[in-house]
Amino acid sequence: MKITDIYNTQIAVGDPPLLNAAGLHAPYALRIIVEVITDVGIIGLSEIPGSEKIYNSLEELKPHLIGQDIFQLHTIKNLIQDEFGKQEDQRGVAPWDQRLLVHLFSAIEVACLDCIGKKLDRPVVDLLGGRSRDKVPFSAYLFYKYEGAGGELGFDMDSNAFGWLKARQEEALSPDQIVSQAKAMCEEFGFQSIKLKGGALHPDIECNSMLALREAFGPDVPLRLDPNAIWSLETAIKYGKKMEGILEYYEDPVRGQKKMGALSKEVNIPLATNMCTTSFEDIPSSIQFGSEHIILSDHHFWGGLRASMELNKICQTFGRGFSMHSNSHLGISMAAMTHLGAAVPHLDYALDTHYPWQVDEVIKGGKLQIEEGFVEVPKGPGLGVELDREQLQKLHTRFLECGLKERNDEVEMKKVNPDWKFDLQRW
Ligand code: GKR
Ligand code: MG
Repeated sequence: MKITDIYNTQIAVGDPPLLNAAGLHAPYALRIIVEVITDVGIIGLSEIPGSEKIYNSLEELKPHLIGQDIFQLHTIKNLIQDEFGKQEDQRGVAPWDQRLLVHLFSAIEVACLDCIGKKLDRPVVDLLGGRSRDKVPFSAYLFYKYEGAGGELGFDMDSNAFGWLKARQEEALSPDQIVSQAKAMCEEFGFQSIKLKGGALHPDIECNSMLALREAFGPDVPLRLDPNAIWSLETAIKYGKKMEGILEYYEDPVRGQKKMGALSKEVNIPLATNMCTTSFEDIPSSIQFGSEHIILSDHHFWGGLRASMELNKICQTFGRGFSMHSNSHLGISMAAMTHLGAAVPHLDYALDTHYPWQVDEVIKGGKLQIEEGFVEVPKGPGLGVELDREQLQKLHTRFLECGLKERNDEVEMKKVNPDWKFDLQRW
């Protein structure tokens, strides 16, 4: 089975005005849908974060990958490495990862695995070694936010919405509003653990929000807070001590492995990261500094599904817990995350997902269902999802019209507050 073509489609997905340490989400999150076309008529899908650099690189890759055997994933990876491996490739300081190579590996590998699964009539989870579980636990992911639905409505609300669709539009800037958001999200999706994106408001408010969530949900619902590395060590110790016994894990309160290692000696809460240990090259120093207890994988950033399986084994070897990080995404990514979550032998925590915040979809049949906080492995070969071409076209047209080319939360925040700036450390 050989690659005959690759189609890369940039899309813009409606996203509400969510706040984080780096600023504000734009009305649209950018994604790229990749289709790998084969000589036997099978098409493999994947979805990755959108940026001009990733899109242009995927386009440049095409002639190098056409003619390659889909099963030869090492050869394909080497070709990508040869083409783009020599460029400077930094994760960056923002909450999300901006490396190129890992995105390219992931985009092509996931689509190839989808083809292989379709060819063999087996789900992707079986290509990763088979199921360790049939359904995968996900966590509620709360955000401080301004009022607004995002997308075409921006900061306005759709007055006909109800339930979660209404709640996702409402302002959340206080502990009480965060509790209301959590209740609405958990009622709709049945999540059994809760994460709050921090680093956006004063730590007093964020810490009080965690205490209010504990009060509202009781001790059986695990809670996590993620300030995206923007707090000083002193602040993280001070508020960490107040949240001991409350948090299941404390995600990237401070920046870098050394500070995380220092914090872990002072505060009795497991530390998790998707910011300080983000590649295989970071593992030796992670062990040296004791920088985290839990690594949050993400197949988009760790170079694909098989690389994430390797990470899972490394986590087991070094006594690290394993869970999963997320960004704004649609159903193809959700399907891939679910296959991976079902395959990993070592899974201690419910996975992150932004999925409830996005109402758009590119897969046939609409959004994958989250029930009681779990997602079942999609049925059918490969990823088990099919592209809805009408939706793809609609979201692509929207991409062309919306004018956004890169994610830049600082720029979006400046539109609301011109004096705002993204500091590497605040509070
Ligand atoms: O969507 O604002 C966001 C998040 O802050 C995201 O960009 C992060 O990468 O969810 C992520 C995290 O856990 O740090
Ligand atoms: Mg995080």
